[in-house]
Amino acid sequence: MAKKQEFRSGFVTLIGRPNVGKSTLMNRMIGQKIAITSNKPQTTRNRIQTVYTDERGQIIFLDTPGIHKAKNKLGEYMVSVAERTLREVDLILWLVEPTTFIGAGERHIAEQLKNVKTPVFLVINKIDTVAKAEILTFIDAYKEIADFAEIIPVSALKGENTDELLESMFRYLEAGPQYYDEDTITDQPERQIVSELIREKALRNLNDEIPHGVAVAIDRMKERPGGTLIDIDATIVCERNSHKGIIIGKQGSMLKKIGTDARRDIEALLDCKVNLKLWVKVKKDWRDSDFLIKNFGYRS
Ligand code: GDP
Ligand code: K
Ligand code: MG
Repeated sequence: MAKKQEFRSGFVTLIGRPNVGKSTLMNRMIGQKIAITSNKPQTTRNRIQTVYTDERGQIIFLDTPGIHKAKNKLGEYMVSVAERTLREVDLILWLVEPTTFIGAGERHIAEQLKNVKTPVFLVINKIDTVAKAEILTFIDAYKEIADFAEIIPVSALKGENTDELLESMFRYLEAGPQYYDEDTITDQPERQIVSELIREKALRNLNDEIPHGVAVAIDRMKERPGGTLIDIDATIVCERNSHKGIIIGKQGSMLKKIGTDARRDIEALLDCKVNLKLWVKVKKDWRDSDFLIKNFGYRS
């Protein structure tokens, strides 16, 4: 009779340039929307942990902010979190775009990986956007700049080849404990996810220069007696008066759109009707204030 497979576990981090689909892949793996996604860089500010468990074992995913050059205190914070993570984990998934173009960002990551012993998977994402025959050329281009334990093309969005990726990850993880019970899917408090969902809708609806300066604070989150409705009051914080006007929009139309989009996702997350009220406040230069960064929940 075959020996029963040992339970495996470990920590896996996703790295790669902004917008390659790290958060999308993580959500796909755990089958729930926890990390917000958008087509804007620096969507992910915090280190988010999610947990995948099945009979093979348990994988704890760390969705790190990107490895890039810091421009302000928030940027410095994000870079330091990302670099420390590489050494601490059991496996690194490096996500790349399906292209033979290798830029300064990729070379920077390749340099960093030379100094860590953790095995690295090259995950070529978004293969739904290219012809299958092209994939080999991307693989060849990346083999030139780093050594990979495995090279796996996937589509995080469509779920193509993601089961195979999971299977390969379990092969690299060692026998280990179950860190979280099998129902746990994230370490993020509900309030944090709610605030991130609102920030996602702001990122998606607003034009390019504003979103970077946007943070969301949850002022109140309270269930009504009987558990039929949750009231949520939240404030979108921005850096300039002119931004405030844009976020509110003509007769409140933009804020209303952000609120409607966010409410839909929050209701799905909490599995309950939600009454969401949004406010907008200006706090100049919050991204350069240690105090405000901590206050918004970005901490290690
Ligand atoms: P991150 O910055 O690396 O976390 O990237 P996100 O997960 O936020 O994704 C950035 C954008 O790429 C979003 O608009 C996603 O919908 C899109 N995206 C992610 N994965 C795929 C994929 O496999 N195929 C396609 N076509 N788009 C994807
Ligand atoms: K993004
Ligand atoms: Mg992300």
